[in-house]
Amino acid sequence: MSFIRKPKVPHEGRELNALGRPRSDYDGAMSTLCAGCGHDSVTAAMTRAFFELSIPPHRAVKISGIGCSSKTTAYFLGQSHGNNTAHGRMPSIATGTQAANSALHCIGVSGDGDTLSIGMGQFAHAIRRNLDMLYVIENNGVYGLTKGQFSASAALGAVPKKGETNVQVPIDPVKLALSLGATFIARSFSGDKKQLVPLIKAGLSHRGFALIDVLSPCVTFNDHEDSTMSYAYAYQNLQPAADADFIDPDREEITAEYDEGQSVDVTLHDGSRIVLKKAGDDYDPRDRARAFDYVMSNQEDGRIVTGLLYIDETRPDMHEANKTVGTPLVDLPFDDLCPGSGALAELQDRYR
Ligand SMILES: Cc1ncc(C[n+]2csc(CCOP(=O)(O)OP(=O)(O)O)c2C)c(N)n1
Ligand code: SF4
Ligand SMILES: [Mg+2]
Repeated sequence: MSFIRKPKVPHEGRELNALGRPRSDYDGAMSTLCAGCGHDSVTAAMTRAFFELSIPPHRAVKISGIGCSSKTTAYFLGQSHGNNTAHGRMPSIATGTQAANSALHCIGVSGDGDTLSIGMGQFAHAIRRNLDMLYVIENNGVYGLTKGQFSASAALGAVPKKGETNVQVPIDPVKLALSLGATFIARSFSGDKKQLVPLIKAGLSHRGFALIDVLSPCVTFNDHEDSTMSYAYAYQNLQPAADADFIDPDREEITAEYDEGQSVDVTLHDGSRIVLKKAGDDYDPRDRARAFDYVMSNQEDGRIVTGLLYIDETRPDMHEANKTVGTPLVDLPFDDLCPGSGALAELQDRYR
């Protein structure tokens, strides 16, 4: 991990957002990842999305596990809150953070190893609770940080740069999230910033668990000719299903025209909108079974379906379901936080 900040070079005519802040206010530390690593492109997309949404950096909290991917949170939003936790434990720290302060934008960055092996149980329960967070998996099919062993997302028969062919079936985080009931599920590619930035913006504006599985090639251990997680493979086999345009009506004029029947318009809780341009007439990102079938059938033909694959804006998030107080705990007066032994005794009586 690096703590060296990027030098700020103010120049005339630089782009400012609605808060009057330059994009450099959303930068973090200098990356120490390998040159060309897909994860650095995700960092750039994240920086751009937060800048364009004009989120004050101190209103965001970044949480990660362990891996090259989990280092990403150090490289954007240097003025935000953050916690680089233990391997696979990001979701439980995110749950506690959200419980204590639902006013913060909670963003988790993890890897395929961090999420689909040691962190699998935590990932599943964050989805089940519909935790209000954006969860990004930087998926490269290997444990990059520990020198390129295959992870649980590696394809059956995947050939490593060195060593044995993979003989186990992969776990697909998108199909897993569809079956577990996640309310926002997208897949993208680190090399496609045009698709990734609006997806991040939409995920941040969605109330509930928003998953973006990003194919993010590891140039050092899994970008060779026979890899199914390489840049070349991605460019040849990506299949956009429903590209998302993110529209914030407070800040953006709607100029594009959308063909009826070819687009689906979803209004999010904060009033922003996602217009989904469908690849085919029969694709409906609000139909879970259809989404599963579409992802599965394309996968069988070797294609990686990308875009916003599924969304459900109707399910209550963790706070709504548990009827928690909306005020961050830090802003509650002491008497409300600690109502005394009488209130505790009354509560305990209810369980006797
Ligand atoms: C409890 C524990 N077990 C194992 C490790 C070793 N370890 C560090 S990172 C990692 C996997 C990282 O893979 P992934 O999440 O895919 O991230 P990538 O490096 O590929 O981006 C492992 C097994 C650890 N740090 N802690
Ligand atoms: S080892 Fe792979 S995942 Fe890690 S920084 Fe290098 S290219 Fe990226
Ligand atoms: Mg990995």
